[in-house]
Amino acid sequence: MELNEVIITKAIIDRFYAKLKDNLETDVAIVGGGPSGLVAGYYLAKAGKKVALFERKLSIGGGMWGGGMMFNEIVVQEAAVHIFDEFGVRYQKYEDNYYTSDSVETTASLTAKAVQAGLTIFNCMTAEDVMMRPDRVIGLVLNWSPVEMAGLHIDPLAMRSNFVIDATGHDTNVVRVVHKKVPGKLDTPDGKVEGEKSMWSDKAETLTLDNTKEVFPGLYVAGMAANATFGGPRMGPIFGGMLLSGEKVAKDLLTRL
Ligand code: 48F
Repeated sequence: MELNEVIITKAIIDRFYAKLKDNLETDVAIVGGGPSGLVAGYYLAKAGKKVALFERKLSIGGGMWGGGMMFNEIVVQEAAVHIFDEFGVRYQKYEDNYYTSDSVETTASLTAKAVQAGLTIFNCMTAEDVMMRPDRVIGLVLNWSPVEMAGLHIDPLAMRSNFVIDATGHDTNVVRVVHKKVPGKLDTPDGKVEGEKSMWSDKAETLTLDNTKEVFPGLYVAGMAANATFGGPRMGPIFGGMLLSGEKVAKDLLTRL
């Protein structure tokens, strides 16, 4: 049978709009498709929750593709190796407590397994704002990233969610938006985004887990956004804390959903 371009076009449009409409109300909305967001999405979806992830860029994976300084290998500590096992990522022991994996395999595996577990990912979409009623985050305000990049004056659309996770990495974009709307009201030492401190891998990896929590009613932070929000140091090119943070935020949210 001859392939018909109009049917191909209709198939894309119909399937995409069904997916989008189906995700306008979710249990959890995750902003950012780096390691922490992907792992959180996987565990939540695996537990049967409705969860959508919005990623500003075309590619999912955040800062994981490039390993350290484009040497595309990932290092994790022993405490996070069970997450590699869960996702079927192959790894090698380097020496006591240090394990390595190929960053491309790791990123691709986290993405594929999360989607297959039921996470819906929307790429090229930016969470430019949150919805609040009035003292709780209840959803996201979304636009196409190319609209933002081109500076076009086009209104966004919105989705509602019981909980939002800011997994936007160093930028901690969702928390910053909330702080702009209600200055001083974040559940941090000074009520504001404390800002990330300089590199200290050991301290940062532990603090990432302590800092993975609700920072404002309805809004959790995970991954590097957790440390940036609460004033923890950056950890540099070790990814165990990111994976464990995703696992932790999913566990915590499952007790509330
Ligand atoms: O930065 P990123 O990988 O976040 P992460 O899960 O992991 C951090 C590590 O990669 C590394 C590190 C540990 O070694 O420090 O940096 O904390 O991924 C964050 C993603 O969020 C997207 C951004 O494009 C990136 O892919 N993002 C940021 N702001 C928005 C967003 C937004 N407003 N809307 C949608 N996506």
